[in-house]
Order: sequence, then C-alpha cells, then structure tokens
Amino acid sequence: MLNNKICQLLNIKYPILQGGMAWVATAELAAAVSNAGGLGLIGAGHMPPDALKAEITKAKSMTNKPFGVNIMLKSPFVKEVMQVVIDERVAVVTTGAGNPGEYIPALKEIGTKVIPVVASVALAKRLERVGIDAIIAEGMESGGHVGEVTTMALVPLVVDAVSVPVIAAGGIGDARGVVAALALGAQGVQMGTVFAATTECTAHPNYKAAIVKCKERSTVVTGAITGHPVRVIANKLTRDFTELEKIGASTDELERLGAGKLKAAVRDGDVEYGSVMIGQVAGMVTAIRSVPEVMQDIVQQIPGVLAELSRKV
Ligand code: TUI
Repeated sequence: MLNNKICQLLNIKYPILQGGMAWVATAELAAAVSNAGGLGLIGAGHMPPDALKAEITKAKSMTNKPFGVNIMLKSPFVKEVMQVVIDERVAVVTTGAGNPGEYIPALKEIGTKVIPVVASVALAKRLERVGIDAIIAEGMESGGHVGEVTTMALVPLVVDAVSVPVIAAGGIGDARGVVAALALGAQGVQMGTVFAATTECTAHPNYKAAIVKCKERSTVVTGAITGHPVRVIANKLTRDFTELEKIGASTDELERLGAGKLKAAVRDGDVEYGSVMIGQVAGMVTAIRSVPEVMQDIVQQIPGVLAELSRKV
C-alpha cells in the first residue's frame, strides 16, 4: 500500500515528505522522518553554508536512508547553500519562497531530485519546462510563507496543469488528509506541522507546547502588505504587526519588526513575541508524540479511512 511513483522516485517507503521548516527541521527531525519511511528534510532557511554542511553531516550519521534539504530561495546564502547540496550529493532538494529555475540544471546534472514548492499553477507550469522531478502544491493552510489559494483548490488545478507527480501540502495532518490529497490527484503529501510537534524535533518546548494549545483559529496570516504573507500563531507580535500595518508603516518597518523573530520562537521559546510559524492543522495536534508513532498512526489508519469512504460512495 502507498508504494507509488513518489516512493520509487525518492526511494522511500511512504510518499510522505516532511516540510522544510527553517530552524525547526534540523538533522534530528530529518533523520527521524527518513528512518520512519518518509522523506526527512533539513530546512536550510537562512543558514550559512558551513552550518548547512554540518547539519548534512549530522543527518548522514543518523540515517542511511535518503533525506533532502529545503532551500529557502530568499536566503542571502542561496548560491552557497546550493553548492553545499551539490558537493554533498544530497538526494533531494525542495525549494520555497521563489522560483528555483536557474539552479535546476546543476542539480539535475548530479542526479539530485528537484521538487519545488509552489503556491500557483503559473509557476508550476513554468518549472515543469525546466525539468523538475515532481512538484509540491502548497495551499494557504500551511505555516510560514503562504500563497493565497487553499490546498483543496490548488492541488487539482496543479494536477491538471502538469504531467510530473504532484505532492499536496498545507492542511494535511492525519490519514484523512492523506486520503483527501490522493483523491485530489496528488501522489504524495508534505506535512510540516505534525512533524514539528514531535519528540525528535529539537525546537524549544514552548514552541511545541504552543502547537498543542492551538485551535482551528489560532493562526493568522500577517505581512500580506510586505509581499511576504506568513501564517503564524496570533500573539503579541502579530498584534503589534497588525497595528503597524493599520497606521500605514513602511515595508521596511514591518520587516524590521519581523527580523530574527522565527529564531526567537523556535530556539529561544519566545512564543509571545516570536514568530510562531505553524499551519492550521496545529488545531489537530493534541500531544507531542514520536515521529514513528505519528507515521505509523497515519499509515495504519488509511485502510479505515478508505473503508469509511467506500461506505459513503
Ligand atoms: O517557503 C515556504 N514557506 C516558508 S519560507 C519561510 S522563511 C521566509 N523568510 C523571508 C521571506 C519569506 C519567507 C517560512 N515559510 N513554503 C513554500 C512556498 N513557496 N509557499 C509559497 C511559495 C512561493 C511563493 C512565491 C513559491 C514561489 C513563489 O514564486 C514567486 C516567484 O518568484 O515567481
């Protein structure tokens, strides 16, 4: 069951990818997800190249399964971290927050599988022409930097627009979500939020506790005005941000308020004045569990979800 094109492409057991969350997705989390049969990824975020290299070395020591690196294209180190990924022969690269087109030929040349994250059909179509292996269609239910289209609408539109396999992301937190994604035409899923709330995730306990506390309306999207809308848990920071937006603050001022705040939340545990990026499915997370438990729960519950579905149709 579940052994499909994505599994064969990435040499993994289940077509379940872990989101490339900056500061959250360290070697420990990536290795745990890969060891549990999915594809773990290190979130490079704004990491300098030497830090990424150390993280890759650590992941290699913790798993003999394939893992990937997510490259945030707005990083000031994007060129250098791409080079690290090439030097280290990382099996899979996912990208976010931009158009990775110019980097694709070099990655393809060494056999790295390239799977960009997109939030629109237009970019999906453009990237297909450059030779990507698959594409992640990420809806606005996700945490962090988001587009404007929901997963429910985006995934089938991308599936119809491209011929590479599509991986659904945004709003997927359990077996029902996985089955729904497959029903929309996706061949796999990417999940961030549920993996952030695991024992193997090295994020600060306050950050993980904040996820458990979330209800369905606990997150908000701020920063649409700056052109970088992000989904985060509503807190003192988001209230200040909204106030600044209301009085017509400049993009510069708004970006200054946000600078360093993701690290403050994830590493230092400042969930009141940090940027607690997380997806809407945080409302579904009721406890911190281990990665194998999360993975096994999802995989084992799929037949039940399908049986229930076939009773209804
Ligand atoms: O990238 C994410 N999620 C992220 S990145 C991040 S850190 C950040 N820092 C500064 C500015 C922005 C983000 C926190 N969370 N998810 C994948 C994703 N990519 N969602 C949406 C997009 C996206 C948006 C626009 C992809 C391509 C794109 O294209 C613009 C273009 O250049 O054509």
